[in-house]
Amino acid sequence: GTKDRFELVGTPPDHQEAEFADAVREGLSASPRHVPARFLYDARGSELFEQICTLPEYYPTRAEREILEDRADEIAAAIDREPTLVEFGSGSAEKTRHVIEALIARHGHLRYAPIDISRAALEASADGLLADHPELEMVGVWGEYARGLLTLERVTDSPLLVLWLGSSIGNLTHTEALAFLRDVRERLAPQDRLLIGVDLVKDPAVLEAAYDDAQGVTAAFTLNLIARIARELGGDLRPEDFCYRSRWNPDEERIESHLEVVRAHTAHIPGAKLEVAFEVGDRIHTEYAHKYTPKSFAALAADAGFAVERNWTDGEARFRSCLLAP
Ligand code: AVJ
Repeated sequence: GTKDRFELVGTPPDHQEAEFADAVREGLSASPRHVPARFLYDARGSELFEQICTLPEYYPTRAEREILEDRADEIAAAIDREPTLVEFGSGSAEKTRHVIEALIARHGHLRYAPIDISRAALEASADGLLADHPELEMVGVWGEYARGLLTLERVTDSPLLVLWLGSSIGNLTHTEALAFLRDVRERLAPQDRLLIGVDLVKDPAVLEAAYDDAQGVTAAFTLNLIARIARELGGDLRPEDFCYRSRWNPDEERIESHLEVVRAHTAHIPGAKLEVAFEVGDRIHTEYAHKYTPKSFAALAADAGFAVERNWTDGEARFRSCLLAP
Protein backbone atom coordinates (compact mmCIF):
# COMPACT_ATOMS: atom_id res chain seq x y z
CA GLY A 1 0.00 0.00 0.00
CA THR A 2 0.97 3.65 -0.13
CA LYS A 3 0.00 4.64 3.47
CA ASP A 4 3.05 3.00 5.05
CA ARG A 5 5.31 5.06 2.77
CA PHE A 6 3.83 8.45 3.82
CA GLU A 7 4.35 10.34 7.06
CA LEU A 8 3.05 13.84 7.87
CA VAL A 9 4.83 16.19 10.28
CA GLY A 10 4.33 19.92 10.96
CA THR A 11 2.44 22.88 12.38
CA PRO A 12 -1.10 22.43 13.80
CA PRO A 13 -3.80 24.58 12.13
CA ASP A 14 -4.69 26.61 15.27
CA HIS A 15 -1.31 28.18 15.12
CA GLN A 16 -1.79 29.04 11.45
CA GLU A 17 -5.11 30.82 12.18
CA ALA A 18 -3.54 32.99 14.88
CA GLU A 19 -0.71 33.85 12.50
CA PHE A 20 -3.19 35.04 9.87
CA ALA A 21 -5.11 37.23 12.36
CA ASP A 22 -1.84 38.80 13.59
CA ALA A 23 -0.59 39.42 10.06
CA VAL A 24 -3.88 41.05 9.01
CA ARG A 25 -3.99 43.25 12.13
CA GLU A 26 -0.39 44.36 11.74
CA GLY A 27 -0.43 44.69 7.95
CA LEU A 28 -3.68 46.66 7.66
CA SER A 29 -2.64 49.01 10.49
CA ALA A 30 0.74 49.72 8.89
CA SER A 31 1.62 52.31 6.28
CA PRO A 32 1.72 51.31 3.47
CA ARG A 33 -0.94 48.67 4.13
CA HIS A 34 0.09 45.15 3.18
CA VAL A 35 -0.59 41.46 3.79
CA PRO A 36 2.30 39.00 3.29
CA ALA A 37 1.98 37.09 0.01
CA ARG A 38 2.05 33.66 1.66
CA PHE A 39 -1.51 34.26 2.94
CA LEU A 40 -2.81 34.19 -0.65
CA TYR A 41 -2.56 30.39 -0.51
CA ASP A 42 -5.57 29.04 1.37
CA ALA A 43 -7.44 26.13 -0.29
CA ARG A 44 -9.21 28.46 -2.77
CA GLY A 45 -6.05 30.51 -3.40
CA SER A 46 -3.98 27.38 -4.08
CA GLU A 47 -6.64 26.22 -6.53
CA LEU A 48 -6.58 29.58 -8.34
CA PHE A 49 -2.78 29.55 -8.40
CA GLU A 50 -2.81 26.12 -10.10
CA GLN A 51 -5.13 27.73 -12.68
CA ILE A 52 -2.70 30.66 -13.14
CA CYS A 53 0.00 28.12 -13.99
CA THR A 54 -2.02 27.00 -17.03
CA LEU A 55 -2.76 30.51 -18.39
CA PRO A 56 -1.35 31.41 -21.83
CA GLU A 57 0.19 34.61 -20.38
CA TYR A 58 1.85 32.92 -17.38
CA TYR A 59 4.99 31.50 -19.02
CA PRO A 60 7.19 30.76 -15.91
CA THR A 61 5.59 27.36 -15.17
CA ARG A 62 5.96 26.16 -18.76
CA ALA A 63 9.52 27.48 -19.06
CA GLU A 64 10.62 25.79 -15.82
CA ARG A 65 8.82 22.55 -16.71
CA GLU A 66 10.72 22.51 -20.02
CA ILE A 67 14.04 22.80 -18.14
CA LEU A 68 13.17 20.12 -15.54
CA GLU A 69 11.86 17.78 -18.21
CA ASP A 70 14.86 18.17 -20.54
CA ARG A 71 17.54 18.30 -17.85
CA ALA A 72 16.24 15.94 -15.15
CA ASP A 73 19.04 13.42 -15.82
CA GLU A 74 21.75 16.09 -15.59
CA ILE A 75 20.22 17.43 -12.39
CA ALA A 76 20.07 13.92 -10.90
CA ALA A 77 23.70 13.34 -11.93
CA ALA A 78 24.88 16.54 -10.22
CA ILE A 79 24.92 14.69 -6.85
CA ASP A 80 26.72 11.36 -6.91
CA ARG A 81 25.12 9.64 -3.88
CA GLU A 82 21.35 9.08 -3.45
CA PRO A 83 20.05 12.34 -1.98
CA THR A 84 17.00 13.06 0.14
CA LEU A 85 14.93 15.33 -2.07
CA VAL A 86 13.48 18.29 -0.13
CA GLU A 87 11.13 20.84 -1.69
CA PHE A 88 10.01 24.25 -0.43
CA GLY A 89 6.40 25.06 -1.40
CA SER A 90 5.77 21.86 -3.35
CA GLY A 91 2.06 22.48 -4.17
CA SER A 92 0.92 19.87 -6.67
CA ALA A 93 4.58 18.79 -7.20
CA GLU A 94 3.73 18.39 -10.86
CA LYS A 95 7.06 19.74 -12.20
CA THR A 96 9.01 17.86 -9.51
CA ARG A 97 7.89 14.55 -11.00
CA HIS A 98 10.61 14.76 -13.64
CA VAL A 99 13.37 15.12 -11.03
CA ILE A 100 11.82 12.39 -8.84
CA GLU A 101 11.71 9.97 -11.77
CA ALA A 102 15.29 10.72 -12.82
CA LEU A 103 16.53 10.15 -9.25
CA ILE A 104 14.61 6.86 -8.94
CA ALA A 105 15.98 5.73 -12.32
CA ARG A 106 19.50 6.48 -11.10
CA HIS A 107 19.36 5.10 -7.54
CA GLY A 108 16.41 2.67 -7.56
CA HIS A 109 14.92 4.39 -4.48
CA LEU A 110 14.10 7.90 -3.22
CA ARG A 111 13.04 9.69 -0.06
CA TYR A 112 11.10 12.89 -0.87
CA ALA A 113 10.23 15.52 1.75
CA PRO A 114 7.94 18.23 0.35
CA ILE A 115 7.26 21.23 2.61
CA ASP A 116 3.98 23.07 2.04
CA ILE A 117 1.51 25.33 3.84
CA SER A 118 -1.39 23.31 2.40
CA ARG A 119 -1.99 19.92 4.01
CA ALA A 120 -4.45 19.08 1.22
CA ALA A 121 -1.75 19.69 -1.40
CA LEU A 122 0.73 17.47 0.48
CA GLU A 123 -1.77 14.62 0.75
CA ALA A 124 -2.98 14.91 -2.84
CA SER A 125 0.55 14.94 -4.27
CA ALA A 126 1.52 11.97 -2.06
CA ASP A 127 -1.47 9.93 -3.28
CA GLY A 128 -0.47 10.32 -6.91
CA LEU A 129 3.31 10.00 -6.54
CA LEU A 130 3.31 7.00 -4.17
CA ALA A 131 0.82 5.07 -6.29
CA ASP A 132 2.98 5.58 -9.38
CA HIS A 133 6.33 4.88 -7.68
CA PRO A 134 6.72 1.92 -5.30
CA GLU A 135 10.40 2.94 -4.82
CA LEU A 136 9.35 6.27 -3.27
CA GLU A 137 8.99 7.19 0.42
CA MET A 138 7.54 10.56 1.46
CA VAL A 139 7.64 12.75 4.54
CA GLY A 140 5.19 15.64 4.11
CA VAL A 141 6.19 18.69 6.16
CA TRP A 142 3.10 20.79 6.80
CA GLY A 143 4.01 24.40 7.47
CA GLU A 144 5.89 27.43 6.27
CA TYR A 145 8.90 26.39 4.31
CA ALA A 146 11.28 28.70 6.12
CA ARG A 147 10.70 26.49 9.16
CA GLY A 148 10.55 23.23 7.27
CA LEU A 149 14.27 22.54 7.30
CA LEU A 150 14.20 22.83 11.09
CA THR A 151 11.29 20.39 11.38
CA LEU A 152 12.95 17.94 9.06
CA GLU A 153 15.24 15.67 11.06
CA ARG A 154 18.41 14.53 9.42
CA VAL A 155 17.65 10.84 9.84
CA THR A 156 20.17 9.75 7.24
CA ASP A 157 23.62 10.96 6.34
CA SER A 158 22.58 11.17 2.69
CA PRO A 159 23.06 14.54 0.98
CA LEU A 160 20.04 16.84 0.61
CA LEU A 161 18.91 18.12 -2.76
CA VAL A 162 16.69 21.06 -1.88
CA LEU A 163 14.33 22.38 -4.57
CA TRP A 164 12.94 25.88 -4.50
CA LEU A 165 11.05 26.10 -7.78
CA GLY A 166 8.68 28.48 -9.53
CA SER A 167 10.70 31.66 -8.91
CA SER A 168 9.13 31.86 -5.46
CA ILE A 169 12.24 33.80 -4.47
CA GLY A 170 10.69 36.64 -6.51
CA ASN A 171 8.12 37.22 -3.75
CA LEU A 172 10.97 38.29 -1.45
CA THR A 173 12.72 41.66 -1.44
CA HIS A 174 16.51 41.51 -1.95
CA THR A 175 17.04 41.91 1.78
CA GLU A 176 14.60 39.10 2.57
CA ALA A 177 15.97 36.87 -0.20
CA LEU A 178 19.52 37.35 1.06
CA ALA A 179 18.51 36.58 4.66
CA PHE A 180 16.56 33.48 3.58
CA LEU A 181 19.36 32.13 1.36
CA ARG A 182 21.91 32.68 4.14
CA ASP A 183 19.63 30.89 6.58
CA VAL A 184 19.24 27.93 4.22
CA ARG A 185 22.97 27.84 3.52
CA GLU A 186 23.78 27.63 7.23
CA ARG A 187 21.58 24.55 7.53
CA LEU A 188 23.19 22.75 4.60
CA ALA A 189 26.18 20.42 4.75
CA PRO A 190 28.98 20.74 2.15
CA GLN A 191 27.62 17.83 0.05
CA ASP A 192 24.06 19.30 -0.11
CA ARG A 193 22.74 21.34 -3.05
CA LEU A 194 19.97 23.92 -3.61
CA LEU A 195 18.24 23.97 -7.01
CA ILE A 196 16.47 27.29 -7.36
CA GLY A 197 14.14 28.52 -10.14
CA VAL A 198 14.66 32.15 -11.14
CA ASP A 199 12.51 34.16 -13.53
CA LEU A 200 14.52 36.50 -15.75
CA VAL A 201 14.06 40.20 -16.56
CA LYS A 202 12.40 40.57 -19.99
CA ASP A 203 10.06 42.74 -22.08
CA PRO A 204 7.78 44.60 -19.58
CA ALA A 205 4.70 43.88 -21.74
CA VAL A 206 5.31 40.13 -21.36
CA LEU A 207 5.82 40.49 -17.61
CA GLU A 208 2.75 42.68 -17.09
CA ALA A 209 0.52 40.30 -19.07
CA ALA A 210 1.79 37.37 -16.98
CA TYR A 211 0.57 39.12 -13.81
CA ASP A 212 -2.69 40.55 -15.20
CA ASP A 213 -4.21 37.94 -17.50
CA ALA A 214 -7.13 38.52 -19.86
CA GLN A 215 -9.38 35.98 -18.09
CA GLY A 216 -8.93 37.72 -14.73
CA VAL A 217 -7.66 34.64 -12.90
CA THR A 218 -4.78 36.56 -11.28
CA ALA A 219 -7.26 39.24 -10.16
CA ALA A 220 -9.53 36.55 -8.66
CA PHE A 221 -6.49 34.92 -6.97
CA THR A 222 -5.55 38.21 -5.31
CA LEU A 223 -9.13 39.26 -4.45
CA ASN A 224 -9.54 35.90 -2.70
CA LEU A 225 -7.40 37.42 0.05
CA ILE A 226 -10.30 39.78 0.90
CA ALA A 227 -12.74 36.86 0.82
CA ARG A 228 -10.38 34.83 3.03
CA ILE A 229 -10.22 37.62 5.62
CA ALA A 230 -14.05 37.73 5.72
CA ARG A 231 -14.31 33.91 5.84
CA GLU A 232 -11.74 33.32 8.55
CA LEU A 233 -11.79 36.51 10.61
CA GLY A 234 -15.45 37.52 10.12
CA GLY A 235 -16.79 41.04 9.51
CA ASP A 236 -17.91 42.89 6.44
CA LEU A 237 -14.94 43.17 4.06
CA ARG A 238 -16.15 42.59 0.46
CA PRO A 239 -14.11 41.73 -2.69
CA GLU A 240 -16.42 44.00 -4.77
CA ASP A 241 -15.04 47.05 -2.93
CA PHE A 242 -11.52 46.40 -4.27
CA CYS A 243 -9.87 45.94 -7.63
CA TYR A 244 -6.61 44.24 -8.58
CA ARG A 245 -3.72 46.30 -9.99
CA SER A 246 -0.19 45.35 -10.93
CA ARG A 247 2.68 47.02 -12.79
CA TRP A 248 6.35 46.58 -13.69
CA ASN A 249 8.75 48.78 -11.70
CA PRO A 250 11.84 49.08 -13.93
CA ASP A 251 14.06 50.58 -11.23
CA GLU A 252 13.45 47.75 -8.76
CA GLU A 253 13.10 45.13 -11.53
CA ARG A 254 9.89 43.76 -10.06
CA ILE A 255 6.16 43.42 -10.64
CA GLU A 256 4.28 45.18 -7.82
CA SER A 257 0.72 44.05 -7.10
CA HIS A 258 -1.93 45.52 -4.86
CA LEU A 259 -5.64 45.74 -4.20
CA GLU A 260 -7.13 49.21 -4.66
CA VAL A 261 -10.25 50.47 -2.87
CA VAL A 262 -13.05 51.39 -5.33
CA ARG A 263 -15.73 52.36 -2.74
CA ALA A 264 -15.08 54.36 0.44
CA HIS A 265 -16.07 52.28 3.47
CA THR A 266 -15.15 51.32 7.00
CA ALA A 267 -14.44 47.61 7.39
CA HIS A 268 -14.82 45.70 10.65
CA ILE A 269 -12.68 42.59 11.11
CA PRO A 270 -13.58 41.15 14.53
CA GLY A 271 -11.21 38.15 14.30
CA ALA A 272 -8.29 40.58 14.01
CA LYS A 273 -9.83 43.09 16.49
CA LEU A 274 -9.59 45.70 13.76
CA GLU A 275 -11.57 48.51 12.14
CA VAL A 276 -10.18 50.11 8.97
CA ALA A 277 -11.38 53.28 7.20
CA PHE A 278 -10.79 52.87 3.45
CA GLU A 279 -10.86 55.82 1.00
CA VAL A 280 -11.18 55.37 -2.77
CA GLY A 281 -7.68 54.81 -4.20
CA ASP A 282 -6.22 53.41 -0.95
CA ARG A 283 -4.06 50.35 -1.51
CA ILE A 284 -3.23 47.07 0.15
CA HIS A 285 0.08 45.78 -1.16
CA THR A 286 -0.20 42.04 -1.87
CA GLU A 287 2.85 40.82 -3.81
CA TYR A 288 6.20 41.50 -5.38
CA ALA A 289 7.53 39.36 -8.19
CA HIS A 290 11.22 40.28 -8.46
CA LYS A 291 12.95 39.32 -11.71
CA TYR A 292 16.68 38.72 -12.01
CA THR A 293 19.32 38.98 -14.69
CA PRO A 294 21.89 36.15 -14.75
CA LYS A 295 24.30 38.72 -13.31
CA SER A 296 22.05 40.07 -10.53
CA PHE A 297 21.17 36.53 -9.42
CA ALA A 298 24.81 35.40 -9.39
CA ALA A 299 25.61 38.42 -7.21
CA LEU A 300 22.78 37.59 -4.77
CA ALA A 301 23.85 33.93 -4.53
CA ALA A 302 27.47 34.93 -3.94
CA ASP A 303 26.41 37.43 -1.25
CA ALA A 304 24.58 34.60 0.52
CA GLY A 305 27.77 32.51 0.39
CA PHE A 306 26.65 30.08 -2.32
CA ALA A 307 28.68 29.03 -5.35
CA VAL A 308 26.64 28.71 -8.58
CA GLU A 309 27.67 25.25 -9.78
CA ARG A 310 25.40 24.82 -12.82
CA ASN A 311 22.79 26.84 -14.74
CA TRP A 312 20.08 25.62 -17.10
CA THR A 313 17.91 27.95 -19.22
CA ASP A 314 14.82 27.24 -21.36
CA GLY A 315 14.91 27.55 -25.16
CA GLU A 316 13.52 31.10 -25.12
CA ALA A 317 15.84 32.28 -22.29
CA ARG A 318 12.91 33.30 -20.09
CA PHE A 319 13.76 31.30 -16.98
CA ARG A 320 16.79 29.83 -15.24
CA SER A 321 17.35 26.89 -12.92
CA CYS A 322 20.49 27.36 -10.83
CA LEU A 323 22.25 24.67 -8.83
CA LEU A 324 23.89 26.24 -5.78
CA ALA A 325 26.57 24.70 -3.58
CA PRO A 326 26.84 25.90 0.06
C1 AVJ B 1 4.35 31.56 -6.76
C2 AVJ B 1 5.36 33.61 -6.14
C3 AVJ B 1 6.23 32.38 -7.97
O1 AVJ B 1 5.17 35.56 -8.36
O2 AVJ B 1 5.02 34.42 -10.19
C4 AVJ B 1 1.63 34.38 -9.92
C5 AVJ B 1 2.80 33.96 -7.65
N1 AVJ B 1 1.15 35.71 -8.30
N2 AVJ B 1 0.73 35.28 -10.36
C6 AVJ B 1 4.79 34.58 -9.00
C7 AVJ B 1 1.89 34.65 -8.61
C8 AVJ B 1 0.43 36.08 -9.37
C9 AVJ B 1 4.07 33.45 -8.26
N3 AVJ B 1 4.98 32.78 -7.28
